[in-house]
Amino acid sequence: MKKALITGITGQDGSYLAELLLDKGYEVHGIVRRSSSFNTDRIDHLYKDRHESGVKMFLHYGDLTDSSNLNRLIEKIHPSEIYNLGAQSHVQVSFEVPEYTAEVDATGTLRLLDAIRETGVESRFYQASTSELYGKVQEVPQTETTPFYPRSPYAVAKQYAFWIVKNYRESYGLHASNGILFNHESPRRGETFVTRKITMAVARISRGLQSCLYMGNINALRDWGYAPDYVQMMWMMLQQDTPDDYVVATNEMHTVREFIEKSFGHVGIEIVWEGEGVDEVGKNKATGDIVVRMDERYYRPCEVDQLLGNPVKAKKQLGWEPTVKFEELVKIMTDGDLKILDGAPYSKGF
Ligand code: NDP
Ligand code: GDR
Repeated sequence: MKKALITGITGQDGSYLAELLLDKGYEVHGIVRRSSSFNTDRIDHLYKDRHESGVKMFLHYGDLTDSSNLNRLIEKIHPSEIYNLGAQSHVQVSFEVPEYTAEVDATGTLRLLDAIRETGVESRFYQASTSELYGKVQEVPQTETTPFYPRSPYAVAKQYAFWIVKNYRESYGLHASNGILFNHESPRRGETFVTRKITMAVARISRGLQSCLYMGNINALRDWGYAPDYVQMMWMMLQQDTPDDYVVATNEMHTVREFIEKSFGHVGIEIVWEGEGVDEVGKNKATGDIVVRMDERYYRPCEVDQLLGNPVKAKKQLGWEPTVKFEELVKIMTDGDLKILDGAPYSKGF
């Protein structure tokens, strides 16, 4: 039986990947951080008590800042595949906690790679690299050969991780690959990322539970895909004989403004915009109520204005293609937040 170790199993991607691997018959091990409140909401539906029979998912306390813990876990579990999804993953937060972000996202990756090397465990390695590496874009669309220009402490830390993965592959022959994933979302997306922040607010505004949504730069352009599609590609990358790096994207780019309009449109509210810059507001066309305002707190010291990925290599070499694109994604997420307001818990596929 194949054994996988996932760092970041409690996050959006970790939870979908755990589902996928369990469906494929893997024994899944995940690293969770000790927290004073439960942080396992996204994987509770997959969890069985160890005393029951047929348990296939095991959780271990750990942290990417703790090398001895990582060494011990790899030695004990002997995973055939390791997916390094754990990270301080919020770009804006990385400007507030740059040193911690580097500790986890950059040095944490090195710690894991070194644990594989030190223990001699034969394990394939997936690294959660990111379109944020392109930052101030040097070429449109971005491919595996587009030069990097990171624009945040998060992106700079992820650049170190990208190169140390490549370096360990070339130096020690590790089967280690970088997935350069563009933004991918779902109803399980963290609540402070822009898409989820919008769909939660739209759901609440449509039910009369909230009056206004406060936003930063709504003119930013992103290539947004669907998280379950993207974790499929993580797995596919580790099934190849030869490790390699791949762009994973939809090849469609939309503004945050369009996301807001589509999500409100889905609940029957048409938005009209008035004003400019931080004074711009979005009004409900039917009632005249202001439902979107700008707030300077959400603007970043350094912005990534646009990202558009070309996943042609993933398609050609691995036959990967996204199944969900922008319009469908906005519907899935807005409907998801309406269901969550009705008390639906996370479940398989949702
Ligand atoms: P999330 O923020 O949803 O999840 C991050 C995970 O990392 C959580 O499980 C979190 O644990 C864990 N984590 C945070 N700090 C540590 C630490 N010090 N030690 C161990 N684990 C830690 O991220 P996503 O699921 O969205 O993304 C997964 C990975 O992919 C991340 O590395 C992210 O940077 C990267 N990425 C994401 C993209 C996206 O669009 N979603 C695009 C490209 C890359 P806890 O639950 O306890 O906080
Ligand atoms: P990003 O995602 O920074 O691309 O990183 P996020 O959803 O945070 O921002 C996308 C764009 O929206 C603009 N924006 C706002 N963002 C947030 N969070 N909140 C707001 O109120 C707001 N208003 C406008 C941002 O300025 C930005 O331009 C995500 C993370 O998942 C990373 O871990 C991952 O590597 C990249 O995607 C690819």
